[in-house]
Amino acid sequence: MNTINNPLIFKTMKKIILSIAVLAVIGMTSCKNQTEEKEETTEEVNQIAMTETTFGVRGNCSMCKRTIEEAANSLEGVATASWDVDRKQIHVSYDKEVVDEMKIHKAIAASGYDTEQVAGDEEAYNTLPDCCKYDHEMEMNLAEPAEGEEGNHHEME
Ligand SMILES: [Cu+2]
Repeated sequence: MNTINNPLIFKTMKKIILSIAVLAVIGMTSCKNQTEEKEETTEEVNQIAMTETTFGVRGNCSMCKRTIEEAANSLEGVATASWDVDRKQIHVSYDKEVVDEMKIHKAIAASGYDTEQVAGDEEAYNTLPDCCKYDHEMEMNLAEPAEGEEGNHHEME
């Protein structure tokens, strides 16, 4: 007797295959739900654990400070940005799941300011107030405050 041609076995096999397919769909749906829950938990953790970075950014004065910090803060994922006029350096705290360090460099460069990795956009630089047109050769990442009198942070001749 040939079992493959037995219609009863054929029907049973069909039922089994159908059951497996239904189970697979249910399994996929529940897996998806579990993944979503996991992602939400990870996000909560990351809101607490911020990445800190410090890098060089050229600039002259408090107006530069405002522009540079606003450029960094405009990015989603950046929590705080503070530029040090004496050290020509910015300290940024950000969520590395949302934004990466290169994006922060690029946002600051787009506002006209040189970072140690990305040159400032020339068009944006040209629209800066004269006092903010910093020297492109200026040293960045200074360990000690720049030389010169307090309050005079205009470009050196
Ligand atoms: Cu300025």
